[in-house]
Amino acid sequence: MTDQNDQQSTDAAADGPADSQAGEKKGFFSRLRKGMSRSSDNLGSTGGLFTKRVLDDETLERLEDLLIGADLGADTAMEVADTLRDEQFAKNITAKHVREALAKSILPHLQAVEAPLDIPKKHDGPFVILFVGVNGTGKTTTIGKLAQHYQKQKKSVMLAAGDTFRAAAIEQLTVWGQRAGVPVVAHEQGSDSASLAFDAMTEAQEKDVDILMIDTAGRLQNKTDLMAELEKMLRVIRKINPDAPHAVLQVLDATTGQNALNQVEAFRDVADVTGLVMTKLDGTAKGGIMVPLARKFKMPVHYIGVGESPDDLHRFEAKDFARALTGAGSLT
Ligand SMILES: Nc1nc2c(ncn2[C@@H]2O[C@H](COP(=O)(O)OP(=O)(O)OP(=O)(O)O)[C@@H](O)[C@H]2O)c(=O)[nH]1
Ligand SMILES: [Mg+2]
Repeated sequence: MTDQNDQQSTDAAADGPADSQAGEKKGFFSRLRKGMSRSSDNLGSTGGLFTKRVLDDETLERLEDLLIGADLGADTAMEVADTLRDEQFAKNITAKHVREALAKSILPHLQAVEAPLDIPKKHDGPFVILFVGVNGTGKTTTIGKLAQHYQKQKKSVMLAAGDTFRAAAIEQLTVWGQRAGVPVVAHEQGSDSASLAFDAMTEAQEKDVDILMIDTAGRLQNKTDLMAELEKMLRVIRKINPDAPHAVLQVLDATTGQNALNQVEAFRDVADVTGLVMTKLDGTAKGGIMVPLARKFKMPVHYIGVGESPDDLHRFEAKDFARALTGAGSLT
């Protein structure tokens, strides 16, 4: 995922819809914070656990349960409980301590997966991004948001309606394409998605576009069909350019919580996933799932979605995320 060639400067630093200005950034953070406030409020209620000066095992167990309930995973829960157990003689434990211990425990894991999606400025042929993930996670919406973002950066973009299973999916991508003013390659509903990918790859090369984003179906008749279709699409794409797709982004819906772990397990090898996008963080108590995902798969996380409009996609930043999730103050 990273750009191996330093000569090829990337726009990674500037990359990230709506993160350029301080005001926007603040607005984004409060949105993320508000969205995830149910998680951090839950964690805030940990304060109630610490009315006793002495931190007994029962209280620590309740804390562990609470953290596991917030989808943070058993490893993190145990780590935090251990830290607090070690600290108990030194300090009078408060909710603030808990938030800080938690933030400290999760931050390194989140930082390890914070990775901008590097798109080299000069690239030999179109930079191809394939979007995968189960239905309803936000693939098509994320493509639409990114199309506008790249368009604003004066990159030429093409979209491919690779979800040929549903007519509405083709229509939805076409609308996003029109909104962004970028061409959409589409075939009729029910046609072969691999042949669509073939045509889109060919056209993107002919027109020498900078970025080709290919949508895929989230649901077919069954999971086996879906995986077979993805494999076939990949084969066809690679026939045209063995280096493509240059990125395969799996989109995850934060509100599904623990199930996100199974989804990554199911897709990562079949589709050669290179990075993750997590959507719907604007209305969920489930954002904690990012932590076990980071710990288990160590896969780069590029973007997070905090709403349905084009500006609601942001680069994943570990510190902001940890602060929003735990309600901790500024992190150093
Ligand atoms: N609140 C919120 N809604 C989102 C976000 N991202 C996507 N959505 C909504 O989630 C729903 C599903 O999004 P899609 O982009 O159609 O999902 P998909 O993965 O393409 O789904 P399939 O085509 O069925 O596989 C839509 O109503 C989107 O508007 C987000 O970050 N926040
Ligand atoms: Mg879709």
